[in-house]
Amino acid sequence: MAKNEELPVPIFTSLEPVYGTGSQLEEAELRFAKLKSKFVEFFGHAPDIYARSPGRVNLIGEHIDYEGYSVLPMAIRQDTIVAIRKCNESGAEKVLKIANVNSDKYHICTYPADPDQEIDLKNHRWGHYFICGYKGFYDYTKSKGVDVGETFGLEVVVDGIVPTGSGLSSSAAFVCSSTIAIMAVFGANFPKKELAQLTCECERHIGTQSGGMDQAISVMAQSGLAALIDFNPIRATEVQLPAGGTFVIAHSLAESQKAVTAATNYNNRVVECRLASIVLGIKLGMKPEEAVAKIRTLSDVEGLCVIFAGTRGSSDPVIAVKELLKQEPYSTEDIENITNEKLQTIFANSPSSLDVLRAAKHFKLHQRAAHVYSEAKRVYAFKDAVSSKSSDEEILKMLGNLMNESHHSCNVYYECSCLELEELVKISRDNGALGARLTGAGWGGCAVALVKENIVPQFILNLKDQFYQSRIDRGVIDKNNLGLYIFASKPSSGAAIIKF
Ligand code: NG1
Ligand code: MG
Repeated sequence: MAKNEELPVPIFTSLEPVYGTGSQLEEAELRFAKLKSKFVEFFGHAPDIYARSPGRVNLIGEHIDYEGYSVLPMAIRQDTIVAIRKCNESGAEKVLKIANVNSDKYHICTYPADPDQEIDLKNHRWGHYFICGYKGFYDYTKSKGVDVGETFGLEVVVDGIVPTGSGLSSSAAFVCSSTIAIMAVFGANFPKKELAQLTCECERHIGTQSGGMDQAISVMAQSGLAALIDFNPIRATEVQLPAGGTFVIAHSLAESQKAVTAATNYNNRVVECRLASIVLGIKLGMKPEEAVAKIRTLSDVEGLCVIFAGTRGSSDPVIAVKELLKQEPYSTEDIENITNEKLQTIFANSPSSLDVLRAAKHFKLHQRAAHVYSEAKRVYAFKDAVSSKSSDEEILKMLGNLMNESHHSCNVYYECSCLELEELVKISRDNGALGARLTGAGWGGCAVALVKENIVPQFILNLKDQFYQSRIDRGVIDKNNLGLYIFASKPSSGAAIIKF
């Protein structure tokens, strides 16, 4: 049997295979009916086809996908649905019209039907994410030598229910569902692992140097299972979580707008990791020119770090970080003295990295590298714990401890937490979570807590009292919407095409 990742995106003619039965199916039926009627309202006819792709929660492995290390996320039930119709009647305008069911918040965007258009990053518009998928589809077919013929206009309506700015990957859900909808309207279908790769590359058009975890799990997830995602090449291994534990996702209510803060937060860390890996490479004996030319990520120099650790009787790459990278932040000059090259030159081909250099005062190479190497090990420890012979109870404890260690490292070494997340994580642990950590990029967004199944309802009530009530009183959120901000989640299924 072909492996899941080799298969194309499944095409269904009804909603049950995606949404199951019961209240979730009812909710989906209502959403699809509303989406269709909105489509008719906007464009005067029904869509040809729909594509959906889910958000995700990362259980462990934060900020290491872009360094080449495996991560362990699961898809959540919340997804983005894209309804699409191709306008290839003669005389039809060659325009991409992108509307949203939430038309008060997301106004209709139009773009030319031109795959070579530049995305205007200085003026962020929600429709840009669709254009990422549009460009990505054409880039991919071109790279495969496939001629998809003349361009034509597209009519699109989007319905997304993954909370935005929350670390649950609303962006990847949108980019993946857009790309798959475009692919489907062209009558094409690619293997999931190719789609995972191409959607990761296309989301980079938005200006974040994203790693690939979100798109991979959104495309490849299987219902009931988390996944260990490896990169280069992308591969997903099923992870069956132990019985008796539930992941509860809770929003810190601090919104993290990654597309807007990239230069100081997300992309800054990508740049710091690159610099850390180059400096480590040089300290471990590479010629500066060679290190600058060849080293991209910390995983590229792990082998050298491990050899170094060997001379100290260990196999832990963190030993090399501790001995070879100083704890004090590096100035630009400090680094240029080691690399014999201007940082501006090293990053000359990456405009978003040049933005980082302009915004950065210094670079914390020791701390970032220590996080990445230790977090990479925790992912495997998590996977090993899940498949160990211990009792479910013991396994859940081990997973919780690893999640707590991961959070500590994110907060102290990677500095991607924030006050609200710290408060939420502490309250979660005080109320019996076996482990709790920020999830996704951080700097706001959600925390994920591992909670014994039998205390989940009480846990949620306690968080309501201790974290959300004061925010409800201050009018930050409406008490009737609490379910959007804190919920338990089972692993959901990945992307699908729906054609009624
Ligand atoms: P969020 O911001 O949660 O979608 C981002 C990256 C991931 C990964 C995590 C941190 C994108 C699309 N996603 O996730 O690839 O690096 O941060 O682990 O940039
Ligand atoms: Mg995102």
